[in-house]
Amino acid sequence: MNEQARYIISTMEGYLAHPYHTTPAGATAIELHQALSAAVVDAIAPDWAESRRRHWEHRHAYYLSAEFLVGRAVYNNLLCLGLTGEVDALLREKGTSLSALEEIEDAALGNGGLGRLAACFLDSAATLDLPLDGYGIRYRNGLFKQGIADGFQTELPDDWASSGDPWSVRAEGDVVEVAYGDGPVRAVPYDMPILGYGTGNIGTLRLWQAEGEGAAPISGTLYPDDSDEAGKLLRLKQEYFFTSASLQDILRRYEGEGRDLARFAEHNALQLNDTHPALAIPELIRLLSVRGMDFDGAFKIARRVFSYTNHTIMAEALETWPKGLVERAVPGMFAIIEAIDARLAADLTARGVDEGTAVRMAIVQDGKAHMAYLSVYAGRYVNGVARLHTEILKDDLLKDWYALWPERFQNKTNGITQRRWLALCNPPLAALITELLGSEAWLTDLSALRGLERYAGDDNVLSRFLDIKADRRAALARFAGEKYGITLDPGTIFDVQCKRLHEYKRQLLNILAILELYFELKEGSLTDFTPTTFLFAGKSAPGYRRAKGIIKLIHAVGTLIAADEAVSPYLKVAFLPNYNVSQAEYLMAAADVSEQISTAGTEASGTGNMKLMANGAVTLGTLDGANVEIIEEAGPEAEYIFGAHVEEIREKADSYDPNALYQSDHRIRRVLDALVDGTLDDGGTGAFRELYDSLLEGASWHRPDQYYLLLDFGRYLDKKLQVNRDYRDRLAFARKGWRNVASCGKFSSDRAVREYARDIWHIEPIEA
Ligand code: 26Q
Repeated sequence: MNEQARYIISTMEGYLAHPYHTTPAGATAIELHQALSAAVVDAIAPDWAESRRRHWEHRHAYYLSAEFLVGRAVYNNLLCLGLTGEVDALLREKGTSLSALEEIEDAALGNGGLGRLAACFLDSAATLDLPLDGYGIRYRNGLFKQGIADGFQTELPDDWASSGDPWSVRAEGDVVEVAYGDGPVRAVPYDMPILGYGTGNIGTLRLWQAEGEGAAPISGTLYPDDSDEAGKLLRLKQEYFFTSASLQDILRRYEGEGRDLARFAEHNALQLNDTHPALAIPELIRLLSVRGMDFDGAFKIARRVFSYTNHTIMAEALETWPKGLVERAVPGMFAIIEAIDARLAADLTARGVDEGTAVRMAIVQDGKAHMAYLSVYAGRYVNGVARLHTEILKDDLLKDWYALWPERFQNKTNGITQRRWLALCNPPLAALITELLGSEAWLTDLSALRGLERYAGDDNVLSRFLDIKADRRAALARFAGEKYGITLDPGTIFDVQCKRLHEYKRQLLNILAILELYFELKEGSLTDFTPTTFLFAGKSAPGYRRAKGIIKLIHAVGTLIAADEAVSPYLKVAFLPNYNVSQAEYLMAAADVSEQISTAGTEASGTGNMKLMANGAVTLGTLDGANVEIIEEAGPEAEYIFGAHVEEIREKADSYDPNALYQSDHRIRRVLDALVDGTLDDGGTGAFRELYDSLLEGASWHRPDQYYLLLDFGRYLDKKLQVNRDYRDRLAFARKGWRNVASCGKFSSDRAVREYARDIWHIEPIEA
């Protein structure tokens, strides 16, 4: 038995004895988690200190992000240490087991994809021995907890650390002050170790907590991805809070090493995870000026250290900050932004850019600072997160910028860590892969999965794969039953759409298509339908009325079907409440079909699509985001692709007439009519009428059916039916899923982070 495992268990028993006066068998889940995690932190402390020391000796990169959606740390950290099996066995000897920790809350310090990407990147950098650390905010309340009451979303605060936070180490010695217009605030760092897999290397995620009189709200809550007016000032303060604290921390350490400020850019790279940390640009200039550097010198340094990742092309999600607000909250920042803007203007004039273009490109427009423009102009590189997305940035959103500075633009297709999203969440599939490949090398080199291709024709392997899928469906069914009292039949197809609720992601298209399947099954025009469970999971921003209406609609259609004895044996709709990282681990492993149906050109990348692919689901999707590259890797025969391309949508933009489709297509008519004719009950809220109007009437802020649901409806329904027919040939369908597993190598965050390291950060793995 492993010595480190024994050390951890005995240290854990010590912690359980003091302060908890208990034993492994007698401990609550929280006590066990506290003691076990503290024991692991003790065990890794020397390696952690050593890794930090080595990191600081090298050119270093920092990932600045308002969100890190790390989820539960304990299972992942044991996995990285190679101790999962041993620790579980030792715990069992003592009358408990690792599964007791299923009750532990996730650290949900992020909204969705952007926050989870940041967590995957840190995992990969640690595994690759790259000197990269993360900086963010230690929100007291993470993303709200979603409940469902009568089919409606409810929200409760997520006081995640109330059950303890044994993975964070408060670093009192590194406190800094952040200066606001209304006085200073103490920023206290909490460090989380980020364990590399199978290496002694350990990265650091440093999260800042605001302390002092009246300061708590600054790190009080994570903002959901739509902001209401009242929250604007606080959100701005948050963004300044962690960027200022992080830069002060970085500079203090840098100067402490006795290094020359003028050479700061030679030693440091700073990545902006979207524009949320973009105030770091003027703040760095300010901090360098305070140290005696002139504006020109400071600006030159900023331009070499910062790079910016864009995660959205939706106009309403691009950050702009009004001058008055910035001046009130964070003195000095706006003047520096204006100085940068003045340089831009001079630069554009010198380059002979015409007046109209220069006006369009101005960082400050109508009294508001455009943070994406600031980040492109005052940084070194800008990247999109999938090839298609980067192309759209270049010929649409940032077209003017690309014309002038093409060398700044890069693509960095997203990735996910196979440690959490395959090894941790799907042990039986991981074991099969390791057995067939004869090695665990895929854990740190996902492209090794190509070696599974040769089993695509092996019916014995495919039937083992099918058994594993059935086993994971059963595990999800147990989870849903125990946690939410939701009954799932693991003998049915699991068709999954799990992601934030957004109109552009088109959960509404999915549920309308399901409603049409219901009508067809009921009238008998659809026969030989393989029983399917359509699973939905995802949170709506609290203020996003229409997305909440869609959640209610999903429940209403589910209720309609469940009440119908003739159809319910074939069709079920289930909404799993409170989608989070831990629930996702079950969903990814269990899914047979991955719904990735955003309007072409709207989803920057998607990363759930990659997690589902790695676990052998086939994609039912549009040519959007990273789906395009998934198809390229797995081959079109392994996926179900439908719908308008970006070009078709661009061409249609002016002439699109959803009402004509409503008139001419009886299926569209019948599902839309069901929204308003009493078939479905929205509890008297008018929510379903509002959805109907959004598709056929439009609203003050948009044209009817702005996401082209009706344009794609027929093609989508046909593909959904084809998936169902194809599923009957179990081995043929399994082969498609298997191809997905074998082809997912590109979508490892190891590959993504290596590319950032090589092309953007210019950092290298540290030799131990
Ligand atoms: C903005 C202003 C005020 C309050 C909140 C926000 C805010 C917060 C979060 C705006 C956007 C976000 C999150 C965006 C996000 O998660 N984008 C997703 O990023 C993934 C990783 O690159 C992509 O895969 C997804 O396609 C993209 O939607």
